[in-house]
Amino acid sequence: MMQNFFDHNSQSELLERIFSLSLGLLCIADFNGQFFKVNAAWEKTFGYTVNELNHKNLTDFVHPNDLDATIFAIEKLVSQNDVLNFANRYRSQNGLYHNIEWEFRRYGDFIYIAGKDISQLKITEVSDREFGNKFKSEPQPNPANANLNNRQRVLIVDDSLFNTKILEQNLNKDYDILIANSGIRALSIVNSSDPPDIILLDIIMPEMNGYEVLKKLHQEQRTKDIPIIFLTSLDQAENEEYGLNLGAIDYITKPFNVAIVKAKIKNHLATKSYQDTLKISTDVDQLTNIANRRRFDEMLSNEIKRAKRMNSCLSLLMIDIDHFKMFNDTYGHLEGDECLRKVAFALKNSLKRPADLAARWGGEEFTCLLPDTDEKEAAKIADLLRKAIINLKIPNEFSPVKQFVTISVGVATSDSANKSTYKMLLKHADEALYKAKASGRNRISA
Ligand code: GH3
Ligand code: MG
Repeated sequence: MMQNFFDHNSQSELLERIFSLSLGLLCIADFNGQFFKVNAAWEKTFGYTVNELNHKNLTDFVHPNDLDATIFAIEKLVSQNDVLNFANRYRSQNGLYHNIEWEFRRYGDFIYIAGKDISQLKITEVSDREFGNKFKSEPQPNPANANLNNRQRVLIVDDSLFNTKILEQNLNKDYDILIANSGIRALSIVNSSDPPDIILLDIIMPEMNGYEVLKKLHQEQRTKDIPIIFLTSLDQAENEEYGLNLGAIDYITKPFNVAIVKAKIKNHLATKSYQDTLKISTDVDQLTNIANRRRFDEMLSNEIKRAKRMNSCLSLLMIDIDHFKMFNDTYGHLEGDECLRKVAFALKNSLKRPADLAARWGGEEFTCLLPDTDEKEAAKIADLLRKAIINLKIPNEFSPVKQFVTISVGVATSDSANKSTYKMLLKHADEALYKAKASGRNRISA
């Protein structure tokens, strides 16, 4: 059947039919952007007749501010990609601009183009219903994103190539730029070990919209304070109100003025920097520079709630340096302080997952919070920490246990069936630590 159909229809006839059927914008152009063929939707959308577009170039109608990025997109398609999706503003015959989403495909010597007018897109079209359950498995953190300098980091989330390119070009002198072309990719970057300082977030994106991305980020303790600026073509007041009520720090509509975007980012990052400094002084232990008891308490109650919500395990280690009084008596308090710093540093560095937390509980006691970790895994980590401290080889020559500084560790785990409270977990960890001490020190106990 199929064979017969093709036999009786030449390829050009078939093309004519497809072109006349389509509701969306279709076009074939050469690699220079010269129109070769357009369908009737061009007249319907922009008011140009097929004849008017003869001998014209695809780029003749692009908004001047989007032209560079459009030409860049075409060049990229011709030189590297087979398919490219992007958006720009396109001028109609009455002089008004439409926001168009394009898909460009390269076949042979031509570019096959499909376009969709998204100027009228309303909030309802990107509702939660549409995107709600798409995000199931969170991508693993990417250590390659670790920040190696002190520059603040800006994450640009937009599926439109021209937006990301323009923003990147204008911001990369002052900041480190990360780019995500989807909401899911953005979450993966933010969940890396070193999250960005600010996020510029588009709203209309495939698979997961910007509102949904913001909600996910605000649910997590680690990411809830990252300032988010919506940068979107949704220019209705109700969209802006909705975005700001969700917790975005600012709302900028496209087309945007680059200088204003830069100024806003600068101001928001200055505030972020100040808040980070304040946070460090309230959350960090002055002697050891790791999290303090206040921070630990806050994280523990958050993680208990999260474990219940997600039905996951949560482990807690209570750690105490063995015979530390002896250490102070032998080497003096200043050496004692130095020892506490080294132990704290080693504990913190031995924890590998971004969500793990090492904190100084007080005196020579430390604690580690291990989300999504069962009792067996927690015991393994506890033993790894114990070995890490011995490997520091800090002399404690009169210690009855070993000639080096050692620790004892108590392990407590709350599993999903056992709905532990804050107090129960701490009590269990304390009792386990006592057992480890009583059975000879330099060991772990659960
Ligand atoms: P155990 O193995 O039973 O834990 O014995 P220990 O000697 O470590 O325990 P003890 O509670 O008897 O002594 C703890 C010591 O830790 C006493 C205290 O002076 C010292 N310490 C607590 N905080 C600090 C600190 O900030 N700096 C210094 N240098 N020492 C501290
Ligand atoms: Mg001790």
